[in-house]
Amino acid sequence: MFEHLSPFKRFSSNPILTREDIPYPCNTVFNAGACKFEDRYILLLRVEDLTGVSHLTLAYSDDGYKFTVSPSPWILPSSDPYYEVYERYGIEDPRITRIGKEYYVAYTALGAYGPRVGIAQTRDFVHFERVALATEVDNKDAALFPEKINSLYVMIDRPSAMGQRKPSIWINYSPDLVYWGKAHALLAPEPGWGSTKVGVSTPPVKTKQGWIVLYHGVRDTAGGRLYRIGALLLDLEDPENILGYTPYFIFSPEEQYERTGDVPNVVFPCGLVAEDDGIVKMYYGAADTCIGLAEARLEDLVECCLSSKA
Ligand code: BMA
Repeated sequence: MFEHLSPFKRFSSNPILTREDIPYPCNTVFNAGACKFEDRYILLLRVEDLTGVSHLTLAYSDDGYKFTVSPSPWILPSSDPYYEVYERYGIEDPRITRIGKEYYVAYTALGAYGPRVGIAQTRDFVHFERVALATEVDNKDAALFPEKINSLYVMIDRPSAMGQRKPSIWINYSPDLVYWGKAHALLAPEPGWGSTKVGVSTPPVKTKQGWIVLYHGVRDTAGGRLYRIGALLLDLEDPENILGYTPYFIFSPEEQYERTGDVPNVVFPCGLVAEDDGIVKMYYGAADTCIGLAEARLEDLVECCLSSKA
């Protein structure tokens, strides 16, 4: 029955990347950012090395299905004295957003004090520079909007509030990508499939009806945590205004490679590529071990949000 409710269809040759495809020794490859650059598809892979520390490696494709992985890592935890302490245990879960000619990568910097959000930028996927550590610690799962709104950059993130509410999705604004403020809580866990925590999964994609944002909901069960996916539709001019969302999950671990791995029962997309023909490709980490691809019609994602408006 769930098959009919999910707008996503898995690629028949999933998983599209496993550690066998990485040209150097590693533990796993998962949670990849994605975009199109000069007519090619790019994945920015989270590769976990054999010490348990993650770095980011590029992979390229002409068709979005078959990827060739670069021979060596692209972004490693920084040795710069300012960044080193905040990235020494890894850089994880990159989300790519194009703003004008720049491609920004929002990633989780895992350091001595816990996770915080880092932002790096590139124009050519050869050179990159770090822009900022944009949040304090206990914050991750960030993605930038592809355009400024009311002259400010906009970012969604996920502070792990220790107060009354569990880890929730927030929205923030910045004039320069370095200094962030006007933080506002957007979506908090509710009883059900996202009762433990919610966080943004993929950067906002613009549609006529609003911004489509995929998010993950986590539920603690007797058998461990379950990571599933829902969608939000946000107002184009005022993204704090939620136009609709899916109270039910629209993508969930079902296949063997999603059910079994280093962390079982996890689907964790970080990249959503919108095609001209209205199809979106969702690249997701499966069980923190490999990468899968599923496709949907963008208009179906909008419809799921609007028809199930709470
Ligand atoms: C989240 C993140 C993801 C990971 C997921 C499941 O908290 O750390 O990188 O895929 O847990 O382990």
